[in-house]
Amino acid sequence: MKINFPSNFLWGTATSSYQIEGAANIDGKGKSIWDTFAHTPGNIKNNENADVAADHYRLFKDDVRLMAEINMHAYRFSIAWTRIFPEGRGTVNQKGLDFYSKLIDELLKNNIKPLVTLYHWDLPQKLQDKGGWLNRDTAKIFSDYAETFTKKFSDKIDFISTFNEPAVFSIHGNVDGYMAPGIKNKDIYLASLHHINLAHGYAIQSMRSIRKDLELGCVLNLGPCVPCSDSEEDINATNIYDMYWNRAFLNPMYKGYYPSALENELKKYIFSNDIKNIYQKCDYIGLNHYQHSRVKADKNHLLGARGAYYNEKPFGLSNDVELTSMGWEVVPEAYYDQIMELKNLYDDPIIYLTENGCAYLDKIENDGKVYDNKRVEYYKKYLSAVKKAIDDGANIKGYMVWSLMDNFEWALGFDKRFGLIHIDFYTLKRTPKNSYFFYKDLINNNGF
Ligand code: GCO
Repeated sequence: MKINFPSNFLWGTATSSYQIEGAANIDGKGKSIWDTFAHTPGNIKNNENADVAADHYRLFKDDVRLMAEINMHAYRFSIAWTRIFPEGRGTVNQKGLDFYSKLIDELLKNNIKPLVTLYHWDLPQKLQDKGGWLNRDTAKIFSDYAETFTKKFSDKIDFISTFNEPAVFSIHGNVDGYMAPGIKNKDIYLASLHHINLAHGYAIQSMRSIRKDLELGCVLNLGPCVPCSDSEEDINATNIYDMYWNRAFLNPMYKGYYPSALENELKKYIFSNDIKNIYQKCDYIGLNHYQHSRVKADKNHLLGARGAYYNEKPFGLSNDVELTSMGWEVVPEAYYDQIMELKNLYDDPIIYLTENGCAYLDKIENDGKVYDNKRVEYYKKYLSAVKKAIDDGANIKGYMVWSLMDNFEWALGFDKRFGLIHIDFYTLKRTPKNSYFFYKDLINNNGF
């Protein structure tokens, strides 16, 4: 059966600055919390870091050419705040602006629409030294950065997201401690959560004042939460986890209120106009989705509830469930359910599917090819779920594969390969995988 997508559907891929750019210390770039975190022994598998990564900073033209060769419509990437403001604020680093200028021009020349994310986790270290997201001032400083960027590029860019996955970086960075800045403290997490929401709201206001018709929003990692057993503890834990994971940003940003239990916890951080400032008109929800979360109660965890940690198997799994090499479940039904939940509970928003994908242990065979057929199967399943949601009325405008190329997978370093393009991290050679050619046909047929 052929699956067709609506005309004008936007097909693209996604990446993020720290995971691919490399060039960690050149052209005036400042240090981010990920530079610091990755250089602290014991934080990253095999003590790897992304100083070089895929060296996209130097090789971006090759990467754009690879996108152009399959007629990709859009490319979602993030801006390294520290290239533009090495210290987070103050003097602009012209060379940093120049890099993004060249990248954006190259995309436009090739008819690829740039989808920009302002913050994909690489907070300037200098701001972290002053408390990072714990510090309320960071919200305004972020909005100033958003304003500078938008002033410079609003004639070339139509689509900007404030944050990528605030729940992920605030929980794993401040509660679990296995992502930068590596903190385990519930108060810091709660204050950060609120200040990130505030930063989003301020930034939307400042960008909107520069160009009214920009497409603005936030990218959230959402997924249905399911208890890992039928025990009462696990069922309660699932509601708690859903609140922190799915609602803590989505609700204030898109509905104008916190879940009441969370509002209670945040009392001392919420000032009088904050909610009004956070709740700004957005043009879309960016949905990143990989799997549902199987939740268990955990008294030793600061939130009392958690999903599996990086590299842990999902809890309460039955044997017949397929897992990717991240240990993540292949459950396209959860994707469908998540999309339909947004449609039904969040006023039928415009949705961009800003990330979806899978890691496998891909390697280059003797004939020089990468037969990542499992990835192709994965995309067929997940895209069938997307199509079903569209048929059922979801307002989905586009789909971005995570990821264009293999990259630095945070605490797990380089061995989790998500790309359509294989990267040899020693020679930096790019090798399109089978899934890249699948994507080419998909784009050219607007379906498969
Ligand atoms: C995230 C990020 C990406 C990841 C990808 C795979 O979701 O964590 O947006 O940076 O690399 O999701 O884990």
